[in-house]
Amino acid sequence: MADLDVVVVGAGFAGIYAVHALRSAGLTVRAFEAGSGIGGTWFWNCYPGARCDVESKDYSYSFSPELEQEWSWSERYPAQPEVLRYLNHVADRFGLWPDIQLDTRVIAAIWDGETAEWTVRTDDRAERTARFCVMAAGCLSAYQVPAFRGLDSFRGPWYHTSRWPREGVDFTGLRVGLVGTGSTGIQVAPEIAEVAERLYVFQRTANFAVPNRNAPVDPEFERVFKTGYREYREQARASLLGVPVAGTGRSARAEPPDELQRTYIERWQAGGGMPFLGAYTDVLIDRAANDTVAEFIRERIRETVRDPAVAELLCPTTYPVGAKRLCQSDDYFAMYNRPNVTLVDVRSDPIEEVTPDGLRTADGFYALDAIVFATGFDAMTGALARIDIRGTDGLPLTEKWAAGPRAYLGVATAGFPNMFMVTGPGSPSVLSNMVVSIEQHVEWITDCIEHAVSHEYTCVEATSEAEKAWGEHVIEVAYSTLFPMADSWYVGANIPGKPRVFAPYIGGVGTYRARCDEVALAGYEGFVLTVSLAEGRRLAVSVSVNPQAQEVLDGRAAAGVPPTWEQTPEEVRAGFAPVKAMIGPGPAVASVRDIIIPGKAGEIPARVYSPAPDSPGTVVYYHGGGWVLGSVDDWDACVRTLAVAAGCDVVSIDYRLAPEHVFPAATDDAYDALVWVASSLAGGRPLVVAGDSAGGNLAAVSALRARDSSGPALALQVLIYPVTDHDLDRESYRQYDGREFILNKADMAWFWDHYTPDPAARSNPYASPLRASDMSGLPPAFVLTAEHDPLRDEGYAFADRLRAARVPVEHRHYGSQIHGFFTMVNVIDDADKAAAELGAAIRAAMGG
Ligand code: N01
Repeated sequence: MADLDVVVVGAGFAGIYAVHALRSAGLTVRAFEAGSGIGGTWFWNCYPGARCDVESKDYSYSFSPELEQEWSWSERYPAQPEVLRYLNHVADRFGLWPDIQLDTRVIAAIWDGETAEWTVRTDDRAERTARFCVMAAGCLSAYQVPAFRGLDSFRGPWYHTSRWPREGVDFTGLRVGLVGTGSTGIQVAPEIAEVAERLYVFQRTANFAVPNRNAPVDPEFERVFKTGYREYREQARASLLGVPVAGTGRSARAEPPDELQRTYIERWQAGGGMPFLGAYTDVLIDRAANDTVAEFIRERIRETVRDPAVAELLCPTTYPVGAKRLCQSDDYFAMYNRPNVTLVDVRSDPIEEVTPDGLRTADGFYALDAIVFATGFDAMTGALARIDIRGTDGLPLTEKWAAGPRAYLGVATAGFPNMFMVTGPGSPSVLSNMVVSIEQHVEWITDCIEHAVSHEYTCVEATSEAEKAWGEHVIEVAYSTLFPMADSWYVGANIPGKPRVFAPYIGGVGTYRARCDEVALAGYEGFVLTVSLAEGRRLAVSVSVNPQAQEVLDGRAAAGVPPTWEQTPEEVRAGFAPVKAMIGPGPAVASVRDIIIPGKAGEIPARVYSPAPDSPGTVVYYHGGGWVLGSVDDWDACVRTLAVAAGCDVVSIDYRLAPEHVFPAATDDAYDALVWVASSLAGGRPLVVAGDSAGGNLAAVSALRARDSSGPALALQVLIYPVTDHDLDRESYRQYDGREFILNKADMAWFWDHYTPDPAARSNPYASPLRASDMSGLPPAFVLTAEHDPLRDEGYAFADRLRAARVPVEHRHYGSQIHGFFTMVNVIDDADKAAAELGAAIRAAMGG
């Protein structure tokens, strides 16, 4: 058994959220972070002036509405120390520290196909095995210093902005050389110019920059904005860049010049880069349209910089605006009006070498006391290339990617099973608001791992075909835009010898998300999911209890709820009131009406939930409660949730309870009600039976009786942790014998005693449907099981028997859940998730 379910590499925005999400899914996780603090890019890039160019209200996690409401940003664009404080707050708030190991660099990750595990080596000489590896190492973390001749001989200090000394650097009175004028150079330059005796800026390529208009956040704006935060986040998720940008919706080429100017001036005054690029529909796809923005920015540079020759040098002319990251600064261009700043054009006068005293270009020499390199990163692939990653048959990732990165959806790569990348090459990543893209990836990866674990797949691997098709799509979309026209780090042009491949996906955050969702919904299309363990053996995955479920268990313990088997049926029934109060109401349903069904033994009360007119079919639902407790009222919240999720009529049945009415009273009512609904309510449309726990038993038995009698025909049987057999000598009973997990072995014995006091009756297949001699001809089944549930293994056994009889079965196992979770709709998020999954299966069975 692996040491861990998941190893996460890196603890920046991506790694931090990955730890939280995976842990919440009940998996054991450890993140390794090379830095001595969390934050990734925001930890390392602590140079003066470091500030995010996405607004703080956008550049923040959305997964927790409470976090979103309670955290306040001080500035419109957050400075590096504030982002770092925020991330530390997140780690504190969600208790993530125990699962993050700092000062530890992952140096190798080796896949073992025999055990289906990754061996992860770290620079503290330790080794851990894990079933899954999530690479959250960052798109811009492998910094690069150009290989200038003589750098070693330089007598003064030199720095790369991405490894800035944490104690800061004092440039007062020094002659400083700054190489690089990308987003970083533009931010750090004015800060150095402020204190240095002289600043030489060595510019190879001039860069476009627009103002930030940074300002403190107005508390009243914040208050009002936060009332619509959830809706705003939804817009961000569906947007092109991960930030809702109001564009004009028109073409720049078709716009009258006056109108064009008015739009650009407005946006220039408002600040921010995305509003510029999103102003017109054709700015990023049509060179003439793009030129209108480019010329507007060049005019502002000429207006700002007093020396016309310097201004001209600062005007970018070699690539379309936006094709390299559009920089943002409120003071960069004006800095060149200072007497202590000199711009050196190293395009026409290239840097030849560093000497002990300064920097020599082809035509001149610059005496320097310190050098700052703001020379960027081996982006997108550099961080992974620096780890010895080996997949199937020992294939190194660097070898597979020798001609450029290939990844399906940017999230997985063929030949590297169970390895996922957060914002990998081929995903929107750096062309979007990173936090939105990170959350989407982490959530998708977590769902995929949960799916694999719950379905007992040992390996999840992207196919070469899917990867190839996706790669072609990424390139096709990129070449329909102006992006490939720049020598940018997006194509790897900044690293000598790096293959030129356009790495990020420019099709848009919303479009990309929709594609990922489709892939998952289709059972992870484009991935091969394999089981390589011997049949019948369950995976040895250590699964902890879902935190919300744990809270329920803790609440019961604190309230001193006695075990069921120690109580009388009346006490158990009365004890359900606080549970019902805890769960609260279900969602609104368009029409809810109580009816009476004429049963053979008397009237059967029932409730019909109709979420919409023209229901595509009808679900007959049987509540749980061990045949002893429970009612339509008690189960109202979860049945409403299911009705809404399925989008069809659901009829919830108040069958007779034991011990007043012993077997077969409940199953007789259940079947009578089904027959009546078929003939009087369903109107010839598809019919489904469903139920949880003892209700799952009644659903399975009703399906058996319908097959054995003359119907009705059923489209699906939905069995939610069903009771299928009276044999209590199963592993899951042994596991929960005497342990308080909502239901334990003694409780279940107590329920059987009340329902079938005659032990011989328990082997009747209409009490223990697992004992039916023949399972063929039964309707397709959706079986749901929970890990921490004595009924778990009989659910598995029932699914296996159905499958063996060639009945189509979808089995969904909730790896960290407890018995009864499906009913706890306002308390345990998985209840809604399960209802959504069951709803989708029901709709599909009804032909939707
Ligand atoms: O790196 P860059 P960066 N000789 O690669 C020059 C994000 N970011 O750290 O353009 C001389 O963009 C190079 O010249 P050229 C953001 O996504 C965000 O600035 O290759 N010069 C260029 O001028 C950004 O895009 C924020 O001709 C050399 C510079 O170094 C990404 O990080 C802040 C050279 C490198 O620019 C990277 O930005 C900072 C050489 N041998 C960063 N080699 C915000 O959120 C390289 N250069 C605001």
